[in-house]
Amino acid sequence: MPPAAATTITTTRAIRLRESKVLTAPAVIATSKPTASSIITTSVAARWILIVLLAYRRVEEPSPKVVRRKSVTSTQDVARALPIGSVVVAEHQTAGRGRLDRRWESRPGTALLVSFVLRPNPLLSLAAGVAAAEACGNDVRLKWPNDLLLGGAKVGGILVEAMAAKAICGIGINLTWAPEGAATLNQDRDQLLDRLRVELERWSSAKPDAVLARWRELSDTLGRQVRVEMAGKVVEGTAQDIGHNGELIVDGNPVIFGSVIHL
Ligand code: BT5
Repeated sequence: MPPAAATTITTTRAIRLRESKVLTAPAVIATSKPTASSIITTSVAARWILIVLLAYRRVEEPSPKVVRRKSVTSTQDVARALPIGSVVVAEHQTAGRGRLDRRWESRPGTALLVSFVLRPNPLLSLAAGVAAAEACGNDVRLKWPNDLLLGGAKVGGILVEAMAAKAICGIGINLTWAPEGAATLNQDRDQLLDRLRVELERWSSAKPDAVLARWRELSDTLGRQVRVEMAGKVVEGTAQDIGHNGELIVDGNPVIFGSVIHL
């Protein structure tokens, strides 16, 4: 066999062999005798398709963001060090906290204890309340500023700790145990978490007016006689509305911060 022909056959085989390792899709397997140039053309096109598909998958598939822990001081403490988009879930908290360093109580494995690392948002506390109520279901209502109520008793709470570039949104929901006077939701924790992630994604990026409108619909506070305890001051009156910044309007006066008792 002349040397030139041998070279052509060897080159074609080498190309075929190389491509067969890279390309497995039926569309790019030649059925009739291919020429070297058609193989090269097909393989270049196929490679580009593969590159685009892989890049697309990389964009579409969220990187693992959920950190699961058996026991932590507080999910808020773990979340603080993580980037936006992270979620921290724990079976147990040894120092779970509410607002103003109040304690959040739970027994191991009996509650959804989760913190989300989100972009700062002035209405995040209300948006998280709406998201949690939507995830929990129809019977859960909202008490200003951050309580989830079931049958009038507290079943969950929300704690937003804002930092310069991110906000840590902690949500605790009693599932099978609650302190005296509080309620339990009795739902599957992972399913509840899945729904909560979807709802929080939706409501934390919703327009402020939409958040406020839905909060009003889910509210158990509006229209009630309330006592608001603020630092060194107590106000009683009718909870009439919430303002643009999430403040509670009691007898025409805005209340920005405090604990509400439904009378
Ligand atoms: C809250 O504070 O309601 C916010 C609770 C946030 C808890 C979550 S769990 C995941 C994440 N990691 C944390 O460390 N925290 C967040 P506040 O409005 O201040 O209410 C606290 C008060 O609720 C306490 O003083 C108790 O009276 C009451 N409380 C404590 N534990 C409770 C529970 N399991 N169920 C109902 N009420 C509770």
